[in-house]
Amino acid sequence: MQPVSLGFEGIEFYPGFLDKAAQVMLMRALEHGFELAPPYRPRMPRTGQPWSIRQTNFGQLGWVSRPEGYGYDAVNETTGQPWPPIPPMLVSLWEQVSGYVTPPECCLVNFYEEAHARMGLHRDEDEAALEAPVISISLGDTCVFRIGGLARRGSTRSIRLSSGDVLVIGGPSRLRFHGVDRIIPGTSRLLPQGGRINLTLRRVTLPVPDSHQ
Ligand code: MD3
Ligand code: FE
Repeated sequence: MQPVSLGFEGIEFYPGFLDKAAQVMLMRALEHGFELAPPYRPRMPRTGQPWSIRQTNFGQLGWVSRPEGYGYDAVNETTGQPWPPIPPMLVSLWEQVSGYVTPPECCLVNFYEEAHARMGLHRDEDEAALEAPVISISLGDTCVFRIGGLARRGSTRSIRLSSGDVLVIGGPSRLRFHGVDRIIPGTSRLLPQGGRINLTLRRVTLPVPDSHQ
């Protein structure tokens, strides 16, 4: 499948990368993981304000919002257990589209359930492996996604992301500001209760260099 250019160097858009059958298979794999790592409502660092979305993770490292700040943790503080493994389907999707040598370490899951659920403009900058792309997979209702520049101020562009769409963000676009303005209710029947799930596959740590001795 050939990606569509959105006019940003380093961003590749694959509309409908996952067909309906693949989306249903993926949901089943995710639901197994949600039993081991139930989605929880994170709180903002310092203020403790609850987010409008729920989150969970799969993989060796999970992205977490703690009182002292954002970061990655191998243990799920809400269960005291490691995060469940990344479903094999997602590891193979990473192999197909990332162009990166090593597998993803984190699959962050964002649940946009309520009508007002959104994600403010931010950058993904907690990963040491900034040379690796971030891969986003959308499931369920369509969202209005906003992508901006490398500074918070400046022009932005709106894109709709629908169920099955895959976005690869790397190269000079890896640190662009981005966010989710709103979910458009009733645009998909994949999730019985409605709403949207976004998965982001990330490489967090730098590969250990080979030692030649
Ligand atoms: C553009 N999630 O979890 S994914 C996040 O739809 C996050 O839930 C959004 O932003 C969501 O951090 C958007 C698409 C995405 C991810 C990373 C990016 C777009 C990006 C990094 C740079 C530029
Ligand atoms: Fe992000």
